Formats: sequence, C-alpha cells, structure tokens
Amino acid sequence: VSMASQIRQGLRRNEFYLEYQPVIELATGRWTGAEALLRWRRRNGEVIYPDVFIPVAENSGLISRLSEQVIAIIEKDMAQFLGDHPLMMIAMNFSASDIQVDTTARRLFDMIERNKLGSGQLMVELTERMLVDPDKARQLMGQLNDHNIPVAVDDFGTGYSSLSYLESMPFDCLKIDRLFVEAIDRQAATSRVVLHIIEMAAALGLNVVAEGVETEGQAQFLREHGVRYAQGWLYSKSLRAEDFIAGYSQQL
Ligand code: G
Ligand code: G
Ligand code: MN
Ligand code: NA
Repeated sequence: VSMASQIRQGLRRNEFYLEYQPVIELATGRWTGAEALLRWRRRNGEVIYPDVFIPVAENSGLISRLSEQVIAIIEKDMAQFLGDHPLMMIAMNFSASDIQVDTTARRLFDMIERNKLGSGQLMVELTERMLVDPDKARQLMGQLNDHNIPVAVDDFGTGYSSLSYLESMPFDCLKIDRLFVEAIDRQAATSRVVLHIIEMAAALGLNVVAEGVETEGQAQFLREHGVRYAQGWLYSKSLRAEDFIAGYSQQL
C-alpha cells in the first residue's frame, strides 16, 4: 500500500493531530504563543513525523487536505484559548502548494472570522525554499497581510535568499534555523553568521524567533544581541493541546 493511500486513510480515520511548541519571550521567559506541528499516529501506534509524510502529501495532491485538517484542528484545540488570551499567537506551517492556490489561506480567513480572533493571533510560516515563485508568494502574502495575519520566513539561513529579495517580501517575522543556533559558542564563524542574520532582521524591522534553543548559553547570546523570541528544548518540547494550555496557566 502506498504512503499516499495511507495518508488518505489516516485523514478518514482522524489520525492526524497537532503538537504545540511554546514560543517564549527571551527577556522574561513568558510564553507568547506556539508553533503548531503536525503529527500522525497510525492505528498500530506508530507516530510519523512531517518530514516523512509532508513530501509525499505534496507530491500526491493531498497537501491541501492536510492543511485543511491543520486549520480544523487548531480551531478545535485553540479557538477558545485564543479568545480568552488575545495576546497569544499560534503559528502554522504552509506548504509550497498553499502558496500556489489560495484555498488554504481562504480557509484560514474563514476560521479566524468564525471565531472572531484578533489581529495577529494566527501566524503563517513559509520556508525560504518555497519562495521560488516571488510573484505568487508576494500575492499570497498580500492577502494574508490584508487579513492581519503576520507571515514568518521559516528555517532562515538554509535557503538562498538575499537581503534584497527578503526586503521585497512583506514579512513580519524571521525564524532563525536551529542549525545556526546550535553553532553559537561552538563555531566562531557560524556564530558570526547568526549576528549578520540578527542585524539584517533589525534593519528590515522584523521580529526574530530563534529556533532550537537548547542551552542557557545560547539564550544568553541571543538576548544580548537583541533577539526577542525563542523556542527550543531549553524551554519546552512540543506539547499536546491540553498540556500546552495547562502549562500556560501554570507559568502565569
Ligand atoms: O516537529 P518537527 O519534526 O515535526 O517538524 C518537522 C518539519 O515539518 C518542520 O520543519 C515543519 O516546518 C514541518 N511541519 C510541521 N508541521 C507542519 C504542517 O502542519 N504543515 C507543513 N506543511 N509542514 C509542517
Ligand atoms: O518548522 P520547523 O522546521 O522549524 O519545526 C521545528 C522542528 O524542530 C521540529 O522538528 C521540532 O521537533 C524540532 N525542535 C524543536 N525544538 C528543538 C530543539 O531545541 N532542538 C532540536 N534539535 N530540535 C528541536
Ligand atoms: Mn516552522
Ligand atoms: Na524552522
């Protein structure tokens, strides 16, 4: 049986769910929101990660159904929580196809409207590598901006974007890939690259989230250089919705 038909079956059986990795403010350690990360638990108990099934879904025309599921799950898990906590923000990952056709974006607009969520309570992440069609990307980002949905460039540093290219895209936020965070305090040359990324983001007026923060040393370095937000195992791994909400209440 092909993985594509297993994904179809998984969709029918509601085997997909989301985990939420807290995003924290580096200055205070307070949770400001989360990134939603898709998971697939098959009947046999096996958990499959998006690195495995997203590419298959992309290549078999199933990705928009998965993105639709993601929006439906965020609504079920988080609409109430977001309504009660108007400063909280949940980020979802778009795939390359979600840029080509605006179906996913429109479902997101409907969900936000239906739940009367505030400006900036949902964010969309696009990876650098998806930006191969700048006109399409700019068009989608314009639509998202019109609906008060901030857009983050994800995995920043792993693609080929130049400063001028980034500047031509209406991003609100830049997520520093964890490969760069890992190198802080270990590899002098890569640490310097992180500093360039931070400076560039500041010049463009972008919020910065550092990903994959695992040590207090990394957090210290990022704080000292003006990075405001972070996610990573130092703070929390990704959590089931109920654990995220319980954890949030505890840290207040
Ligand atoms: O947590 P982790 O191993 O699952 O995430 C692996 C990668 O999969 C991340 O880089 C993330 O961008 C991607 N990913 C996670 N959830 C989703 C999703 O809902 N949709 C898409 N397109 N990608 C996702
Ligand atoms: O969208 P994206 O590529 O950024 O998804 C985040 C990925 O990073 C997920 O696979 C998540 O499980 C993983 N991750 C989150 N925090 C950490 C961390 O502190 N260290 C490492 N090595 N991986 C992390
Ligand atoms: Mn992401
Ligand atoms: Na990332």
